[in-house]
Amino acid sequence: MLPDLALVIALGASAALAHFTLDYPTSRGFDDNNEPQFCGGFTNVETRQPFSLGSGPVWIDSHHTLATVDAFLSVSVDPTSFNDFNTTSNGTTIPMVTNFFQVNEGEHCWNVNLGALGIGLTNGSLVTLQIQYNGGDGNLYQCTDLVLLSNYTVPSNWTCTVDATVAGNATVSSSASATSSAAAASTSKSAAMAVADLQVDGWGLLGLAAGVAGLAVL
Ligand SMILES: *[C@@H]1O[C@H](CO)[C@@H](O)[C@H](O)[C@H]1NC(C)=O
Ligand SMILES: *[C@@H]1O[C@H](CO)[C@@H](O)[C@H](O)[C@H]1NC(C)=O
Ligand SMILES: *[C@@H]1O[C@H](CO)[C@@H](O)[C@H](O)[C@H]1NC(C)=O
Ligand SMILES: *[C@@H]1O[C@H](CO)[C@@H](O)[C@H](O)[C@H]1NC(C)=O
Ligand SMILES: *[C@@H]1O[C@H](CO)[C@@H](O)[C@H](O)[C@H]1NC(C)=O
Ligand SMILES: *[C@@H]1O[C@H](CO)[C@@H](O)[C@H](O)[C@H]1NC(C)=O
Ligand SMILES: [Cu+2]
Repeated sequence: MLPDLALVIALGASAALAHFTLDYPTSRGFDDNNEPQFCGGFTNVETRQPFSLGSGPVWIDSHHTLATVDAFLSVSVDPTSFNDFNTTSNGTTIPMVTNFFQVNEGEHCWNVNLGALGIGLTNGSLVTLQIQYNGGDGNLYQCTDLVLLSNYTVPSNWTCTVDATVAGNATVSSSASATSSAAAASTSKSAAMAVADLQVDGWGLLGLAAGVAGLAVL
């Protein structure tokens, strides 16, 4: 029981200051306290939005100085675990939709092409897209449920012309300064998280005490 409790507290603590939203396609939902969990804690399929079977945009708002982002897909009608985003029901491996890339703070978009994944998606396929985001305080998740259409026109104001994954659209101006400010942000967040943890549960006091003791030893 104890390891489970500790894990729950650790997850709760790391979620306290988690910061990114999936803006398009619309996220299943957003809950600060559950972001590190599968689909950000939203485990039920929501109303499916039409989305392009070919090239289509994804938009996120990043609240960290520097973050690493990637995206993956489930073709299960009701995905219930991360593993449903690795393989289809017949065991076919699902490739990553978008490999890891970095963004600065702010609104960013990139284009995905789900029909080109080579897993047999067609007009009318039901899929769930999951965005993974790490701004220095662990992996956070948001999901969106889609129906893929071969002739879908993206609303013009969501069209992605400056694709954050395309070389030349660098969103990270100076990797050295960006990395150090991200590290600084993550350090201050760790301290804040310890305080949040302390407020939530006595176990936080134990963790904080252990952390302080650790610092004293160092
Ligand atoms: C399944 O996907 C998760 C994250 O999406 C990854 O961490 C894990 O390594 C994958 N497992 C396999 C067997 O590929
Ligand atoms: C497994 O499913 C994929 C689509 O999800 C399909 O393209 C593929 O042909 C299937 N493979 C077998 C062996 O049934
Ligand atoms: C794609 O599927 C939708 C319903 O899922 C249907 O209304 C539409 O006509 C189909 N389009 C094509 C080009 O087959
Ligand atoms: C695809 O969409 C365009 C405009 O959005 C429309 O003119 C065309 O008829 C559509 N084609 C099919 C096969 O539905
Ligand atoms: C696009 O328009 C919709 C509907 O008016 C709005 O909710 C959304 O915020 C707009 N997107 C952008 C990027 O402005
Ligand atoms: C960003 O990438 C898009 C392609 O997605 C390209 O058309 C555009 O010119 C690029 N912008 C810059 C500033 O490089
Ligand atoms: Cu965060």
